[in-house]
Amino acid sequence: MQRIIIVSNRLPINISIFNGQINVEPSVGGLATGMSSVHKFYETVWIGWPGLDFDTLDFTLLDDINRKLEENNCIPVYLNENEMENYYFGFSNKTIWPLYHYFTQYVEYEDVFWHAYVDVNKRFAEKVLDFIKDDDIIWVHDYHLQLLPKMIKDARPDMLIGFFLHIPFPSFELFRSLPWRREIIEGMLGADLLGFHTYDYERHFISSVRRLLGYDINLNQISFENRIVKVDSFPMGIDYERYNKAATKLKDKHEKDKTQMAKEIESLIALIPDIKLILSIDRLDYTKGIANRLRAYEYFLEQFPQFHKKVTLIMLCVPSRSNVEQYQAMKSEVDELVGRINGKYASINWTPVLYFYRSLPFESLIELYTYSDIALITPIRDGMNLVAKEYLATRINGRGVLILSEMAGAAKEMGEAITINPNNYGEIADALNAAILMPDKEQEERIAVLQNRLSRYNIEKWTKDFLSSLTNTIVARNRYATKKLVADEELKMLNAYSKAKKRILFLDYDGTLVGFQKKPELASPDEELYQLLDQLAMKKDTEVVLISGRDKETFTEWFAKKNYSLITEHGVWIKEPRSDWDLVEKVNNEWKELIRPLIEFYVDRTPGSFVEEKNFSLVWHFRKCDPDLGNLRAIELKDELTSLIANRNIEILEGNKVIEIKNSGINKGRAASKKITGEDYDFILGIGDDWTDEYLFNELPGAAFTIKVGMVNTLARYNLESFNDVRKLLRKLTEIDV
Ligand code: GDG
Repeated sequence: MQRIIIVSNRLPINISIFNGQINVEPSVGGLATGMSSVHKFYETVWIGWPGLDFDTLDFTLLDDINRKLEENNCIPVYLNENEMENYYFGFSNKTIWPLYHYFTQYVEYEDVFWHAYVDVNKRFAEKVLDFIKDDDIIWVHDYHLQLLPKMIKDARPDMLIGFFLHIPFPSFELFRSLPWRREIIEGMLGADLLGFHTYDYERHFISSVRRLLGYDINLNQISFENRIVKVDSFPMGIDYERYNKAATKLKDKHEKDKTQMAKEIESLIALIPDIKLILSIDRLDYTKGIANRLRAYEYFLEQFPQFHKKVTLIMLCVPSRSNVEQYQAMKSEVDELVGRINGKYASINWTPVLYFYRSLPFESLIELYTYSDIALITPIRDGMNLVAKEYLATRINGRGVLILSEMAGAAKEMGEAITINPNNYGEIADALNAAILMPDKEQEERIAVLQNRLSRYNIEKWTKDFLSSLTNTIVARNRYATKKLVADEELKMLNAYSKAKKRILFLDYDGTLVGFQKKPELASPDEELYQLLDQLAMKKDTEVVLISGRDKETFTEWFAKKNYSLITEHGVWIKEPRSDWDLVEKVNNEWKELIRPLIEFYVDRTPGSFVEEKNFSLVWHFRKCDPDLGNLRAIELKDELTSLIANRNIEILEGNKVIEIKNSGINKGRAASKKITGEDYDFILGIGDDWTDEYLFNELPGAAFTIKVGMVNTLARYNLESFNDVRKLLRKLTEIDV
């Protein structure tokens, strides 16, 4: 059985030392709760920080601590106070956390935080690399370890690595402000699969990759350093059975077995039988909208006095990051608001807000969930929010109402909840009113749908989905690996070249022999390229054909005196050495008058784009545009063109950031095919990088060697990564004595 190595900042258990005694407790928080269940289903090992300061650790206890960790399949990465300060409280929680949750006013950019973050990620990488076996699957979690996937991949490219982000990924407009944005993105791209809770976060990530790094992205697959990285959304589920069963068990409990908490809640209900209990549970965090919730609740009490003494808000806030300044300020604000509301509305036997600032054991958590009529969950931003899901799982009588912020990832899959904008107090007050008055039947209908979904897409299903998607990336990896022009295949090609009696090489130009430039005119041939091509063309019985979408004027300027054949405009013109240009096909140009105004209209609307007029085609270039806008406009333009060209003898070609409109039936494949018809070439090579070269690959005979530049799907037999690799290959051909 394959082992799954879970790597996260915190281990699922927290170790503390008190009076020389080692205490082991489960860690609180969404990641720990959710992934602990995974830890049960699979053969897993968990690598992370056990919650101890290594500087002040009593080393005589180290063996015992390590043994306890081992019993729980945990491997420790020990951190000292300085690392905690700068990596955890610093970069993770004062830079990334507020930025990714859109709290830009709290973001701090400090070099010292960043360096600690890099160092601690390295420490994790070393631990992982020390520990893993060849067959392991590595699953890295969350924003503390965004550099880790690449660090592992660089050392062990063979390992399968997944990464899941538990918090939102912000829009590019926010993410771009991060000084280390490039390193973070590249770090994450070390994984084979990147998972997010929602499609929105996935979309934001992809847009940042495209805009910052300019990588080509095919739907949700990113080509990065000779690998395909898949990006997908997996809305995290919960261990539904565990919560549902715990609630059932509680209901069946005998009076004498009930906890103090349960008894106290029951006596509150006995005192006010028609009371509605409203529950909220969160870590005390500014993203959770706790102060907003209290203000909205206060507004509700003001607007709906008929519910005084009929509702109580039970608010559990678990202490979190309490040495970060904003958390301390928020704690004071919450204390003050609770005091204000209770001071204003409480009576001898009614407390509007019951506020707990501590962590409770699982059993008490279930009691709170089970007795509550309404869950009020109002984060300003939240990656997912598992509390909402846990509340629903405990509704064993089928009743209860969930009021959920639309800013929580969970809202995307919970259309049956009452969703609110957490900044709109009026809306929250109305939602509370609606929840209190909601008939049982309606509650049951909504809960049934929600429970059905949650019980199906539970944590086990979530994990399986993620892991099977991760293992599937191997299929893609192998496909590319087998198509890559590896040494053996290259040797076969060189042999065939050397033995052949008559050779022809079809070489595309841009992206194949030279790299892309911002302006096409800058991509002129360099000295090394001229030499390479000259040497090839000098060989006996060897023809070099440059076959391109470029216009014939440019190629005349660059290559007219050379000893190679030139085919331009995708196969409209041909020029043999020492001859003039000739038309490959008879074509007419009347359609241009119809199409040109439309393309010009798109140039006006899309900054950075331009139109290029060739003799027999019109080309709209959008390489320099904002990538999202460019792609969007390209779709629109294609759409409009398609209806405009209907029944005309013209076609649309999509190249690398270009759309070209030209007479149909003219393409590189057809031109190449005309060139070789009737001749007895026994070595044919075709190399190209974009969509228009697929025509060439398609038309060349099966025995031809065809190579696509770029690790993407193709009709060609092989892939090479870049134009540099093409040059290396051509250099090898020049070295063969023929
Ligand atoms: C992050 C993302 C995302 C709470 N109090 C106690 C306690 N809890 C447990 C709850 C729940 C978990 O903690 C909280 O999970 P959330 O999802 O609500 O929030 P975060 O901790 O912020 O988690 C979040 C999550 O990761 C998973 O990807 O959903 O958006 O921010 O399970 O039950 N558990 C115990 N005592 C408590 O007092 N035992």
